[in-house]
Amino acid sequence: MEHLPDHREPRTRSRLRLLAPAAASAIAVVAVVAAATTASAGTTLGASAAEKGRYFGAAVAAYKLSDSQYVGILDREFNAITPENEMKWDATEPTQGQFRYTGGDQIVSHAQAHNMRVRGHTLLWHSQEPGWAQNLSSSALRSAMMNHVTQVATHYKGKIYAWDVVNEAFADGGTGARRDSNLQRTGNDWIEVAFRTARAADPGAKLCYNDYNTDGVNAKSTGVYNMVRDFKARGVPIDCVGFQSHLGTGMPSDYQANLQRFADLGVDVQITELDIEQGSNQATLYGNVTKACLAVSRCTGITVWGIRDSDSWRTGQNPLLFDNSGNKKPAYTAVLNALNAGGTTTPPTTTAPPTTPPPSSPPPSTPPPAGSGCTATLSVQSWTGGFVTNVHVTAGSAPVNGWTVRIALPAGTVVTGTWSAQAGGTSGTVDFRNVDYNAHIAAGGSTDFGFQGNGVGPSGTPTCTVG
Ligand code: G2I
Repeated sequence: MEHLPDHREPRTRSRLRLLAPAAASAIAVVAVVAAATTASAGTTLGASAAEKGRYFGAAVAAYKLSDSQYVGILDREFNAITPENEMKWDATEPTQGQFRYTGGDQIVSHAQAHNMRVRGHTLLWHSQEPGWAQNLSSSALRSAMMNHVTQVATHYKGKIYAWDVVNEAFADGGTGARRDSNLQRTGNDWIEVAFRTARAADPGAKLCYNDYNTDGVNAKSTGVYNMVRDFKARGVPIDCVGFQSHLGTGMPSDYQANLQRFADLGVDVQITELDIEQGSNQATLYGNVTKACLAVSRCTGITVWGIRDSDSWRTGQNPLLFDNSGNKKPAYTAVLNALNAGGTTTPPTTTAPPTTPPPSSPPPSTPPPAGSGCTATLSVQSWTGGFVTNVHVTAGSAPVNGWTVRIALPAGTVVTGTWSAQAGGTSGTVDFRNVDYNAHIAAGGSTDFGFQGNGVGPSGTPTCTVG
């Protein structure tokens, strides 16, 4: 027997079947009126997420908008869209200075016609740079990059809910450092320049940093965390952080805690490219990711990276909510149930600038020391056998040119990785010296570095010396 997708059987119809025909038609009128006022709340991903003040989106390819099954699911289930490739640099500026918006415009029109938000993806990414940009460096690349951000963000001004301004700029592995790329080589400030440029072009769009393998508390996500904290402290315009969440057959146990620590910095958090390898626990994991977002009041929405398994970039892993024929999978039901059950917290709907709630442990900025010189404060996240430390270095009433922070480590503790500083040793009392790009700190300004290690993390207040 042919399996009819269960979405073809609206809930009202199956219930009415139990009633006598006359009563059924009378109630049908009531049901239609009710449906008109409450929409189909709770019966689709988008409507159910909206009830919780959130969106539920999908990555979409423009060329599939002529596939009626694909569009049918998209329009029924989702209230947000991310263009999967159409707004990337190679697509929008294939030749320097010549912009092409065909695919992106098609997706934006579709979204507008169906009251869907658009997440712009992505203004800058080391991957999918057009060939001409790959061949640029230093100031020529810096100005090409700024022009690109200005042109694309201006073209879509007023139509984008949130932009992934910068995508995947941090390295994998245990360093928490930036990824090497031609963009990074234009100077460490390229990311903040991109955010300021995007804000100037489209002040109404939320500006996000987006990355993968940052879904739990780890060195990479802590590197991003430190950047966001620094941006907030210095007034660099950043509104949100995207967690791609391309998951295997498990998820980090601190997934929710990681979202929360970013939210506590005063940014929205979003799950931006969710897909989960099919295994016995796919549905459970999808449900748990959804619950984690609902539990974090500033988690404003979830986007899955494609609609049907056959639309996924992860060929053969069947990581999405609909099968190749467009049928709902158990993972779909798990998400919908989680949306309907959870989420007593709703994200702020205000368009006013986000407020910055105080973080749970040491505040992101410390008052500058009274005199010249510098001070340093620690924030340590520990688990059994290991830790990650962020060090916040603040200049006094005079600018600092070069600094050293001395930290006494407990006996047996070993530093395994340091970012944005050079460590003079790995155990005992260790001097952490600035690197080139953060040697200079303006009067009253600050910078961050960090390190991770095995054993017990440091505590107390380190000493900071200048020169
Ligand atoms: O790799 C998965 C995602 C990781 N995060 C950033 C996302 O932007 C990225 O999306 C994928 C798309 O799903 C793929 O569709 O990005 C890939 C490129 O790195 C996209 O693949 C590319 C193919 O590599 C190209 O050969 C092809 O021309 O899609 C292009 C357009 O179909």
